This record gives sequence, C-alpha cells and structure tokens, in this order.
Amino acid sequence: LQQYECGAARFSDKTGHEHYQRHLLFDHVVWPDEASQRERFEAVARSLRDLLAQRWLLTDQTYDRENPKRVYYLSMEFLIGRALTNNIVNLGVEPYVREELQSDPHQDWKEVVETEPDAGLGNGGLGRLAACFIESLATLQIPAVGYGLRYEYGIFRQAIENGYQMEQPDHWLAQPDPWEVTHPRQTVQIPIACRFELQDGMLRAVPGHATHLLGVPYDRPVVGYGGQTINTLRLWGAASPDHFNFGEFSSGDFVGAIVDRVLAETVTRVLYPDDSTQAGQALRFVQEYFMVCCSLADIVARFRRTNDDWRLLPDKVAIQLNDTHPAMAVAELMRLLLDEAKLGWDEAWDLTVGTLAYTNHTLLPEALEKWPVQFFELVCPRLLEIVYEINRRFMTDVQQRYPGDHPRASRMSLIEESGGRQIRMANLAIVGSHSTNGVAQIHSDLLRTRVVADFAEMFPERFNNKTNGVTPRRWLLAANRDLAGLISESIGDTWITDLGELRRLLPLTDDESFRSRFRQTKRAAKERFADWLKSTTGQIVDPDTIFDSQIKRIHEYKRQLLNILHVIVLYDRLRTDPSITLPPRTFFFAGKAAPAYRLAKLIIKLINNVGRVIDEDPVSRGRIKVVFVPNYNVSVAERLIPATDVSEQISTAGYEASGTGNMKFMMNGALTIGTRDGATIEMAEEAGEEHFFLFGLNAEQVASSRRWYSPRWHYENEPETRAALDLIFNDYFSRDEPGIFNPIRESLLDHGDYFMHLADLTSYADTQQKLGTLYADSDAWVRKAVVNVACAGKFSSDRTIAEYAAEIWNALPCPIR
Ligand code: DL6
Repeated sequence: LQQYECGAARFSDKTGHEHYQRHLLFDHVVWPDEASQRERFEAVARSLRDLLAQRWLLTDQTYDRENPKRVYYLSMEFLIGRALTNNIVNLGVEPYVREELQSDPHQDWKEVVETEPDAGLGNGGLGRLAACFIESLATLQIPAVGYGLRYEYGIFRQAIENGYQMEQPDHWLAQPDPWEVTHPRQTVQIPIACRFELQDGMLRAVPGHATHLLGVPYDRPVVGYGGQTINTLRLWGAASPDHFNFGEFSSGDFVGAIVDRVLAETVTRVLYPDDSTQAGQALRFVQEYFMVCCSLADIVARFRRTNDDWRLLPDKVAIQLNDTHPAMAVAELMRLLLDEAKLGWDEAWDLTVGTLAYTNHTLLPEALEKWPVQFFELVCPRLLEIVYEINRRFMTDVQQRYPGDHPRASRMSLIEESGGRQIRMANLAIVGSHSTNGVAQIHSDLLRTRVVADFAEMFPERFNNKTNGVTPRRWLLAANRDLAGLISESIGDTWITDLGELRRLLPLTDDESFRSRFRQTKRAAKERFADWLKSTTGQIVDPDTIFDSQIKRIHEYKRQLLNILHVIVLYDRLRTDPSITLPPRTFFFAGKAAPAYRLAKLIIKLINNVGRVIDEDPVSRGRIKVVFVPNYNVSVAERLIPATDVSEQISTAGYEASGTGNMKFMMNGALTIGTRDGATIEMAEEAGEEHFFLFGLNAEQVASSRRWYSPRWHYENEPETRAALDLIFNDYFSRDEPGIFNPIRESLLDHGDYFMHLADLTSYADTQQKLGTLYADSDAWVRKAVVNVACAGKFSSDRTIAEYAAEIWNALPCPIR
C-alpha cells in the first residue's frame, strides 16, 4: 500500500514500537511485561489512533478547504462490531503490527483481538448496513459523516438457560473505548420542553419547565481501505447542563436536582432492543429527537463554516435518513431554516426537500413508526406546529390533485386520527424528502405498489431502488483470510475495492487444483469454527458434516420455525427408517429475539429442545445435529459465515426487505437455499438459478393465496407435516414442561399460519434433499460454490454507495492528498 507508506513506515520503525510501549506504560502505569490482554488491546488501538490522527485531521481540513458536497448518514443504529482488525487491514499496517506484537513475548494476538468488545449499537440488518455504508463511503473517498447515538448499553447479551433466552445488559463501555475521541467544544444544546422522572422504575418524560439537554460528540475514525480518507462516525452522548434545574438547587433540593440530572443523561443510556416492531415508548421518542437535533445542529454549523448562502444547502449537503427513526429531521430542518435562518416557508421547504432523502427498510406494517401527538407536545411543541403546517399545505395539494377523494386524503395525511392522534413518520419522510428508496428490487417494487402506492402515484420521480451491499473488507478480506488469499493469488487483489473483478474466478471452476484449494479453505474455516465453539461453549461439532446456518434476528417472517420443522421431518424419517441415506448435517441457528416477542423466544426454546432430543437419541446422533450458538453478534458472524456450506434464506416471500447476511454467505462460498425474496432474487439472477436452491411460494403467490390458504389442509393431507407437528404438539420435545409449545400450535393451526410455514414445508424438504444429494458430489458442489463467489460482485456496499452518490446525493469523491 504505497499510498500509506508514510503511516506504515511510522508504525514499522522505532516510533511505532515506542507508541505501543508508551501507551502501555503511561495510560495504565504498568510495566509492559505485566500488562493484561485488555491493556495491550488498548495500547495497540491507541497506537493505531496515533497513527491515523493526522490523516483524520487532514481529511476534515481538506473538506473545509475544498467545500465539496457532503453526505450525512443519520441512523439510530450502527452495528459496528470490533474495530481493531478492520482498522489494521484498512490502514494496510498488518505486517508491521504483527511484527511488533510478535516481538512481545507476553502478547497473544488472538486474545488481544478477542478482548475488544463488540460495539453492538444496533439490532440487526439496518444497523449493520449503516456500518458497511460508512466504511464504503470512506473507501470511495466521499466526504461523509455518520451520526448516531452513543448508547452505553448496546444490544443485550443473550444467554441460553434450559433452552430459554435470557437477556443480560451489555455494558460495552465499562472500560474506556480507545477509538473514541470526545470534542466537548463542539457540544450542542437541545431544547426540551419537559423534564424526566422515575415512575415505577421507568423513566418518563413529564410536563415541566423547558430546559436543555447537552449533546456531547464522541467521534470514531472510519478508515477507508488504503487509509487515504478517514471519515468520522459521530455518536452523541446526552448530558445535562450544569445549571440544570437551578431552581431546585436554590430551593434546597440539591439531591433532587442531581437526580434529575442523572435522569437526563439516561437518554442515551440504552439501545432499544426491538427489531421490526415499534416500541412506542416516550424515551425512544426523545432519543430520536435528540439524535436529529444534535446532528442537524452540527450539519448546519459545518455548512455555515464554508457557505454563507442558505440557498446552497442542497448543493452542499445530502442527508440520508436510515429508516423513519430520524424522520423528525424534516420538521427540525424546517425549524432551523424558518426560526434561525429566517427564511420564508416556501424557500425553507424547497431546501428541506432538496436536502433530505429517506430509505425504507421494511414492509411490515408494525415497523412503520407512528408517534402520538402528545409526545411532540411534551418534548418539542414547535416541531408539532411545523408538522401541522406541512400537513395543511400537503393536504391542499392532495385535494387539488384528487378532488373529492377523501379516503385517499385520509390515507396520505401525516396525521392518523383514529385511536388517538398520531404522526405517521413514513408519510412525513416521503413528503419532506426528494428520494425514497427500498433496499432490493422486489422490496422497492412492493413499497411502490402496495405499501405507499398513493405517494408513488403522486411523486413517481421520488421513488427508486438501491439494492443493499456489504463491505468486502470486513466480510471477506478480514473474516476469511484463507479464501481472500487464494482469490488474490489467483486473480490479483483488485477485487478488494472492485468486487465485480471476482467474475474472473469463473474460468477457475474448471481448474482442479483451484477447486481443491478452495475446498481446503472451507474445511479449515470449519475446523477453526469447531475449535472456537468448543472452547467457548463446550459444544462439539464435526467439520465433516454439512454446516448449515440460519443466523439472523429471530422473527416469524424469517421462519426459523420452518427450518426446525424440516429438521424434525428428517429426525422422524430417521426414526421410521434408520437405514435411509442422509448426508450428515449440523444445523446452526443463531440470533436474538426481542425481549418482549414471546413467540420468537419460544421458537428459540423449541430449537434448543429439538437439539437436545436429537443428541440424546442414538438413531439421530452423529447424523443430524442442531446447535444454537448463543449471543449472536458481528464477531460470531465473522467466524460462522466463512465456515458455512449452506445459507438459509427462507423468509416468507415478500417480507424480507433485502437481507445482507445472504450476501456475506455468498461471497464466502456457501450455497443458498432460499425463497424468492429480498436480494436473494438478485443474487440468483447474478449466479444463475441453477446455482441456487430456490423453493416455495413467491411474493405474488403468498399475497394471492392469503384468502384461501388453509394450514389445516397441509396438516391433514401431508403425512410428514402432520408427524412433525404432532411430535411438537404431543410434548415429545417438552416432556418436562408439557404444553409449553401450545402457542406454536395455535399460531400454525388456529390462527392461520400467517407466515405460511406449512405451505412451503414440502417444497423446502424436497429442495433440501436435492441439496444433500449434490453435497455428496464434492466436485459439483465446489464448482457451484466457486460460481457463487465469482458472481457476488454486485453485492459490495461500494456499488450500493456509488449508486446513492450518483443517483440520490449527487456527491463526488474528494481525495485527501
Ligand atoms: O436494509 C437492511 C436490512 C434488510 O436487509 C433487512 O431485510 C430488513 O429486515 C432490515 N430491517 C430492519 C428493521 N427495520 N426497521 N424499521 O432491520 O433492514
């Protein structure tokens, strides 16, 4: 990496060594040979931060000097995971760091890496996508800042006890985070029209005198590959001003005032663990408001530093709203332009719409946020006034365009009147921005034609698709060193920043020695995973079995239940006839269920109980195995994905917006069994359906069979379906806790099986059988796996970001010289 020569050289010579030693000695006051692994991790991380500090400053300085259009990515979630390995890889200093650490006899590199906690500041796909995007923005040298919240507690830790999910707090900041830098001078003040109180152990916003919250910025470097551009992820921490509740100080309630202060600071204490459902608590509303206000204040300050004409705003600033969570930005930007910049309504509106863009990530109605009007009244009444005025004007437009169409007007209104007035955040985001995109072609189409069809009809030019992608640096180069090495040896390393280059692997499907090395990389990854699993959980798995993985949030629409039903079908076949041919397979499940999502938690319990019964039964032991890997997070994914042979992408068609795990598996050489849903459709288009195992109803069939679909029919007419279900319903997997799986029976048979598990079970089982047969032909299998890797190029987040930049943001790279 010639571009980074200067930095690398600095790390390689005595200075790099001294940085590390100095951090050990002076940050922790320990002798280097007595330091703990944690202290060593902090010292390495801080030395790297030293190394990139000047470049980081230079990046900002260049943006200020050249005044390019800048992109601001607003997201309530950034599921970052660990940063050390990625920063080393992206800075191109790996050989030097290795050398340095190897010269330290007390250093165990693996342990040092393991010491870093996962920054789990997100729930799943949406947050992980945001993390991939900021990395690609930096790699593409696009001037960008990611804005989010500095949650002190990330997504909960999941423990499994007696098969049940238990949630434990994840205090990932218990020890200082060596990557972050705080900039107290850039603290912003956020007006807030209420105070906080503890009621029944819950933090509540209650009417009270207007005050302020402070937003303290904590910056993390976002290192682009090659180390040229170091962008910033700015996470806001809430603090209260010293004069907070001064009245109570004067009146003698010193302790009460301090308690109030502490309560105000809880605003950014914890990430809401709900995925795809709206939690609806006032604190979450305050979090969204706080993130939006802090970020917009900062964006405007940056804009004003280099521009004195407000009319330039859309030429210099692009703000992307990651889902509706930051949709209050529409009203807040209007407030800034009206109240602070003193612009007229029409001009402020044009600038707002021209600056903002919105990404939708889900079609599930329950995930479309709506906030009670009272929350706005309580926390930010001025924003409510603005929303009302936006709606008044918008409704006039709708009535002019569709005179007399009252049902349409009421569907499109920003305000839902039934069941308590609520603000529809998706409507606000669409009306107040110039672009609305879905995250895979099918999702964008369904969004346009089903979910917000009225808006797509009124503003067709605003709707577009941006199929998701993932960063190949983290998900291939760093996560799968062996495969990445083999690829680079075979076609050079340009694929790292131009993933389409992987197509050059296609001719190598006919090269026996390449296939054999490819097979070895998979085998080695499986062994590594098996070792890790044994050492961390005690579970033993056999790398000679097919590794089959479904790793994602647990949700009915993702259908982990379909997967485990198929496992039960296999188990029942073995019980009936142990002599059948069945390629040995290990089914891995991993994922967290929202703590309040009872059925999802019960599915976890079922998976664990089935696993235990299968293990205990000699008929199935050694032939099929079910493993629930606890506490799924980014680091677990980095280990399991390279080791996986079969990727399960089996959502009910029309419900998975895109998926991104599917892409990570594909680029790591797994074969996909899946439904025609989300980006899986496009993946199969790239590789050819003959290299995929697609099954089941498509989205249209799901929608059109809703009226007459009868899960009971399947139960009564398909013997294998019935036998599998009866094992569950008759407590075969719950002898000690009879009846616990009744809610699963109710959901599948009594309540209509909304996600159509039973409709797809037979074709799923048939397709699984074909997959098993192919696995027995190792050569044919590897050929398909290589084709999959070769055709994964489209699914780089570099491609996705390049499309956002060209088609939504109109932003160009601004290289740092
Ligand atoms: O776009 C990222 C990711 C998609 O790949 C998943 O298909 C989708 O389920 C996920 N959505 C969420 C929940 N969103 N909300 N609101 O994480 O987004």
